[in-house]
Amino acid sequence: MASTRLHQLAEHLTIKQSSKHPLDPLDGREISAAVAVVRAEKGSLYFNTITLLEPRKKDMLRWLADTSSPRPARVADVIATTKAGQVHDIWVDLEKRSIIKAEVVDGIQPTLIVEEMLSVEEYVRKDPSVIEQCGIIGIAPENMDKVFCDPWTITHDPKYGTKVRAIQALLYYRPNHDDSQYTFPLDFFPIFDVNNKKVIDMEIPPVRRPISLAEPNNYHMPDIEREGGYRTDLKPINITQPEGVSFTIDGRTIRWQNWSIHVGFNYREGIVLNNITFYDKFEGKERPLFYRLSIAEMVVPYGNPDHPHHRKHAFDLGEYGAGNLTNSLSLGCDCKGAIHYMDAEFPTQAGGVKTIKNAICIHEEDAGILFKHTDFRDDSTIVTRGRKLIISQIFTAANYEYCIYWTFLQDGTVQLDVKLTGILNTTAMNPGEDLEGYGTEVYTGVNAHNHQHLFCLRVDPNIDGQNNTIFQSDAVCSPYPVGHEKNKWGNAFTAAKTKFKTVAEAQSDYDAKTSRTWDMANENKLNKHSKKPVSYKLVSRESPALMPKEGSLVWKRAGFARHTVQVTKYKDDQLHPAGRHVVQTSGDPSPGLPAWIAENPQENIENTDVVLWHTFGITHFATPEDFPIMPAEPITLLLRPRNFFEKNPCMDVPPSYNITPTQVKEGKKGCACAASKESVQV
Ligand code: ABN
Ligand code: CU
Repeated sequence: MASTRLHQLAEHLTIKQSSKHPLDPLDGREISAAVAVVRAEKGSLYFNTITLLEPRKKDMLRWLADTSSPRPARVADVIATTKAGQVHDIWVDLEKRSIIKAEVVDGIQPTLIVEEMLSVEEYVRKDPSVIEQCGIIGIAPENMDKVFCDPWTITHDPKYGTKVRAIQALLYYRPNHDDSQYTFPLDFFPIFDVNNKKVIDMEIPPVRRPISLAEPNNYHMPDIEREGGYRTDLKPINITQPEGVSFTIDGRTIRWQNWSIHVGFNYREGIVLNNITFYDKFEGKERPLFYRLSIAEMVVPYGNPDHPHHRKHAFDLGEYGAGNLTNSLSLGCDCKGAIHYMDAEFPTQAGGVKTIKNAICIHEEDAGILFKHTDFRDDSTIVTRGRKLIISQIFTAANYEYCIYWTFLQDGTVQLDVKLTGILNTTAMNPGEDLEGYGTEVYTGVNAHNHQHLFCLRVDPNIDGQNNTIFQSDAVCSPYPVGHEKNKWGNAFTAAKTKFKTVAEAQSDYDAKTSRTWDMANENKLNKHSKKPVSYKLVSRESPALMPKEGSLVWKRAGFARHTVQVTKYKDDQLHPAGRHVVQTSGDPSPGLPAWIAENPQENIENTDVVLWHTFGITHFATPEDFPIMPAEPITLLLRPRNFFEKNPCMDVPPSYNITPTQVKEGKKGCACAASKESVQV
């Protein structure tokens, strides 16, 4: 869980016409002001989330076109609950200090928050039926303080629907306080009503699995020292930036190497990047690229069909929140170099403010070779090293860690890297038990079920303007047979571009055989040389198909993951592809993206304001190397300029070494270009 500093702020604060960027996250003062307004009108409520209601796009575009015009209003989007769990959806205008919308919403459950999560373990340990079940599998009542609980939402169970705020308590045991509990999973699942703080059901498997008697399998220092200690052959790598960083930050807008990026953050998506532009020196202007980029949702479906594992799938954003779960990052460990941090502020359930220090890390790294060429005739050479700007966060979703790196390159590429680390979700098994292919024994008595990590990237493109069109691009062989006059030798191939004209046509899947990519293009502007529309290409090769079958619970609830790419026409408030309130949804009908598509499948998406939704991730069959803690597994995707610039846009990055044919001929030395000021030996 993220370490947080709690502090209560004065309630009666006046927020003046804000000088903030309209997309800056709410700060502590604004959160406190929203709490005060809600309390004054609605009495005592618990606060679930308070976040920025992002300005309507038309208001935002109006302001961006003339930043001296009045700023869009700062509005807090508040979700609050009564003690009995009734949900209030409220918008507070922070300047007018008034409620502008208030609804009581039935039939939903809001995000599970940290205070609720922490309460589950406390109550479950004391519950007589849990103590009884622990006794049956070999845990004595006096050892209940060694029982730990990961509180998962029930996901969906028709037995509870959305009426009971039901948690499935995944239980584990720590023989000693410093042991990893994931080595000792318990075989039964208490169901906990988090509003009424009581165990309401007990799910007991037909075959019992007593607590494992295996040796602990740990990852902290004392255990590694017992196993022979740490390796001693590592020499220091120091990163120094003696003249500081090469980026500037104004408020939350970063400028670096022709890029301009506004960094937002919310409880749910974590990092949100807005108003991304690139200064193109050939055109002599800032060119818009993306209005908004975020990871908008994810689902982790597990593949064991036995009750209650059939239910196990986590929406770590929609159910818990990548912002809420974010880590406080530390220098030299999470990020290395000269770091600029941004904090995040969230409400507490009681209406206070908690600050997550260093929630976002911004830094530069060497990026290896940006480009190089050596002429084989004379060894005349140019080699230019690149660097990258990384905007990152790490969140902990109970057992797993997700490290998110939004990376900007000098050639105009946006690279998103997600690293998966942390600990496998483990379940109990008996010695020699046949796992039937649904899991792997990753350590004695530890079964790790097959699962997927499927993320939904939301791209709101702004490729030289809002009117964009999405094309699917496939490498295809010539239609002419070998020997045909147009394909005499049979080697011909081209890039087939399929234009998506309607929302229905745009539901498309990855195909490695055709090197499939997708172009976000502005057909109103052609590249000077290629005469093709200026575009950015989505290159994403880790795009597995959703394994749960059509009609299954996950297929219904996580409908966004049915396809690799889907496109909708932009609409304010269509931000969450599994729905605004994900907790305990049945998927009947499927909320979010499938519903928006079904509303108007024939809606035009050609040359208009569109949003591209992209499912990417991995299918994970765990092995012992993933245990007791997983070495980080990286996933990468790229948004690359294609036909966008008139030439390589980073030819002006100072080369690390440059020697011309004339210099070679005249026996002169090349240049380790002084402008780069980096130590290069030639
Ligand atoms: N991965 C499910 C989860 C996330 C956060 C807290 C509990 C459970
Ligand atoms: Cu995994």
